[in-house]
Amino acid sequence: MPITFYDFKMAPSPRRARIILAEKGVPHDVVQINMMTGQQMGDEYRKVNPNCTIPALKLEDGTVLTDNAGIAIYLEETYPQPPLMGTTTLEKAEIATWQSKIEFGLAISAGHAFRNSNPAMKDRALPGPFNYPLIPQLAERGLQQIENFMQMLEEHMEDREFIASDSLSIADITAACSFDFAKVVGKRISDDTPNLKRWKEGLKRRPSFSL
Ligand SMILES: N[C@@H](CCC(=O)N[C@@H](CS)C(=O)NCC(=O)O)C(=O)O
Repeated sequence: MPITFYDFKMAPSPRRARIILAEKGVPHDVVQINMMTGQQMGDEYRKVNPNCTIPALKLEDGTVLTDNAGIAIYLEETYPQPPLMGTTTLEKAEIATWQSKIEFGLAISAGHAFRNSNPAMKDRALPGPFNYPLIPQLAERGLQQIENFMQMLEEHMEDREFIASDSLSIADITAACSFDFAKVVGKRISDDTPNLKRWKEGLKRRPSFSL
């Protein structure tokens, strides 16, 4: 039985795992969990992932990995080619550093900006099994964080093709998925950030980014 990937095409977090699966050519089944109808909160999916978040990856032995961090490590170790988390100690450290910066400075900020400003997210300020009220100031702060992160990354990307190493890594994947998601709160890579634009256009040519 192949591994099963629990996905939702429109959401940024499962897209990160989807790109890794595609880049590594990992055979897998896909189950779409429709977040628009709240399927992630339903009894059936809770049996797979009690944390009610997507992505999840069910392995051949029935083990379920319920977070991008664990899914990335599992796929990297099981399918080492092409490496997406570095091969030397220094590369691994650089990629982990950038991955963390991107999670905190961009991915979480974009999530705050979207969830805390959208009436459709009422009481769903955070993903997961518990309800939390929206805090509009967090949306404002999220927008500022995205802006600041963009400027910082723009400078970093001068003369670079990829964020953290000489080839594609999970840092590029997380950043690209987060930037695409940030469009929903009006933050777009534009001609004002030419280095980011060049980097993003390069990624767009990879089939895995169009899945
Ligand atoms: N830490 C998790 C976060 C996953 C996450 O937040 N996924 C969102 C979709 S982008 C989700 O499941 N949301 C469910 C909800 O909003 O109820 C990971 O990166 O794997």
